[in-house]
Amino acid sequence: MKIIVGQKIPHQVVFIGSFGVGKTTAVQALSDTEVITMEATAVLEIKNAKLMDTKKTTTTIGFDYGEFDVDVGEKVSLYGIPGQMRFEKVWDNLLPRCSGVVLLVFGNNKNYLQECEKWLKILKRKDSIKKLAVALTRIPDDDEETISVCRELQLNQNLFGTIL
Ligand SMILES: Nc1nc2c(ncn2[C@@H]2O[C@H](COP(=O)(O)OP(=O)(O)OP(=O)(O)O)[C@@H](O)[C@H]2O)c(=O)[nH]1
Ligand SMILES: [Mg+2]
Repeated sequence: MKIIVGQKIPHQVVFIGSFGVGKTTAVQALSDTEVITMEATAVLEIKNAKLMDTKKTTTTIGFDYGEFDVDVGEKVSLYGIPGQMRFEKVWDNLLPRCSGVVLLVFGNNKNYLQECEKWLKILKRKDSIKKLAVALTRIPDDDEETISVCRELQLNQNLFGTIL
């Protein structure tokens, strides 16, 4: 019997960000394969986070896994990881070996820059800034102000790129 341990796809992208921001949703939207999810019921956590615009009842407690077909025969693995600090071990496992990190931020939160900065500090510590892109969820297409502030942040912080 041949046992293969580990990831055979060379490029992996990790989606990170606060609880409920949309990491699992993003992986599901992008994946060309059925997404494997590890979810547990989290009613209290959802109530405390005051996520008004969602019918969400669960939270990711391991990671989401999907695959995106870049080209014929060329795939990228997509990982959605939990946002809560208590799952830091999952971050530490996936962040060092991935090719790209997408930080998802609530674009409808007026304190989104503070949220971004909190995550940038964490991701600096994890040595992941050079492969980081920031993506805002929940913003209307025409919210040019939020979008341009985010672009400035990208330039100031020397990030890999900003994705919307
Ligand atoms: N309006 C809006 N809703 C969104 C957007 N992205 C995600 N959502 C909704 O917000 C909720 C996010 O849920 P998840 O995708 O489970 O969030 P998550 O970041 O994986 O959450 P945890 O794993 O629990 O940290 C879902 O109900 C989505 O439908 C967006 O861009 N706009
Ligand atoms: Mg999730």
